[in-house]
Amino acid sequence: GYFDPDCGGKQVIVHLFEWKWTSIAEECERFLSAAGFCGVQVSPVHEHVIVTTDAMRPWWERYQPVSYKLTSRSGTEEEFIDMVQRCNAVGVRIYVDAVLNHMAGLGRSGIGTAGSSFDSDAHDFPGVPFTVADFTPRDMCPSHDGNVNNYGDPNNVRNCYLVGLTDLYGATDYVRQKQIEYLNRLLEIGVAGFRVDAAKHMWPADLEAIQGGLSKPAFFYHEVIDRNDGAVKVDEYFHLGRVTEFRYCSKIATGIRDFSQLGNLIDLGWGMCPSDKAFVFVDNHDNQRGHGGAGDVITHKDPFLYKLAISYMLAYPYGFTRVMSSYFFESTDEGPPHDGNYNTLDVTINPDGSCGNGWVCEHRWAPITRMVAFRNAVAGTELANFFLEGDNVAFSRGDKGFFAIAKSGSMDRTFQTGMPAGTYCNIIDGCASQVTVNGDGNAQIRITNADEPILAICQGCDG
Ligand code: QV4
Ligand code: CA
Repeated sequence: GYFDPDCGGKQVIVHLFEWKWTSIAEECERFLSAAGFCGVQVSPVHEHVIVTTDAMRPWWERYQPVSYKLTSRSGTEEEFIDMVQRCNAVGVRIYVDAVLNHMAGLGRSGIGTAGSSFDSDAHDFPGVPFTVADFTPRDMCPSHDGNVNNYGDPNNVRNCYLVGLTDLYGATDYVRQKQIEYLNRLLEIGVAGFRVDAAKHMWPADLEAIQGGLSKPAFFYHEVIDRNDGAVKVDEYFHLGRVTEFRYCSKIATGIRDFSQLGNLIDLGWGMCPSDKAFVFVDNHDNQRGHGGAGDVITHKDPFLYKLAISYMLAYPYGFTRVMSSYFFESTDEGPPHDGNYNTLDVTINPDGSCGNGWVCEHRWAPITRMVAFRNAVAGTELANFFLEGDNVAFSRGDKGFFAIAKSGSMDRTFQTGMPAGTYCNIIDGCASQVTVNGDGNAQIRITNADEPILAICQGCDG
């Protein structure tokens, strides 16, 4: 079954992309719990291919399963279990990136990260085991070369090989059973839910059968890139959980680059899915590096705009939110920071709270961390007092919070905050500035920090 994350009212998941299990356990304890994060999306935990041919240990190895054994680039099964237990112990949940649509790509064979042999061309994965009978019969794929090449035809999208990845025949009881076993093992360890990779390429009926076999409810969000550009719509997955709303990435980028476009969000007139079905983010691990073709998004590479975009997303009452946490990279295939022999480096923490060893740790940037607390504090409230003029935007959230951005770097004007009288910290600058709300809810709002021209006040989020 599916249920919305029971995160005790917490509202934000962080994707600790390519982090080792030992580093995630430490981050739960030293940072994520106190910051009020709902949970962590981790990289795929299953055994995967080791790529040294078309690229040198690229990050995308993990999207080519060899088996459902729990030894991967991020660590051993024991380390994974330890991480889940330590994060759960401090109220931070773990969401696994489940790759169920396929196994490794054609043309690949050898040994996976848990030591299992495999041969994709022979459709032979003894580590599960899967054999040729467990892969989508080739005559069910209408494309000339067997690969997905026509997003206008649902049969092509679901029954062909996505970039040559061997496509599992999810209609069979055996494949479904092996995947139910895999997810139930993870639930038993303490995992709270799943991102379903390439869900767009899976038949909803197959997903429904898998979810129906689970030992307990879990939070599901399905990766379905729908930009009104194909036959497969996010709506087909609404009964299976939330869906990634990729149109949000493009719209928030457009709106933050040109505030006059932000007004459209008010009526959600952007043709996006309903808020209670939307799983939203500013960027993700694919589109921050030009994969998945999901448009020109704002990433950590443009810190000024990125802080505005993430803050706005976290302030605005739409969707369930995820923030990306990246590593610095040059080439699109480049894997995580490593020791020279492709052993992923620990995440080190500098005295100022930033991360070392090549990790970006956007989730630790002050505006982003503090807006997580804002989103938790205002959860369930409506937006009101929407103001948009030139490069200034502001709105209130019930009587719990008020948010403003002055993209030019300065603002000094009176707003109706909707909040009770009192003096509130601007949480963005750590209370270096305060706001006094009058008995009628009005307040003089002043923004002077050109680098982070964001103001957020809220009841119960002063940390
Ligand atoms: C190559 C050729 C193919 C050939 C194949 C034969 O390009 O034509 O048939 O070899 O094996 C890697 C390589 C790719 C290679 C493929 C299979 O980049 O060149 O094909 O492996 O060997 C990630 C990366 C892909 C990577 C894949 C598997 O983005 O580049 O492919 O992992 O390692 C669509 C989908 C959406 C998807 C998005 C990327 O609708 O679901 O494309 N997003 C998810 C994940 C994404 C992941 C996958 C799906 C696949 O977010 O990270 O792709 O699991 O929009
Ligand atoms: Ca498929």
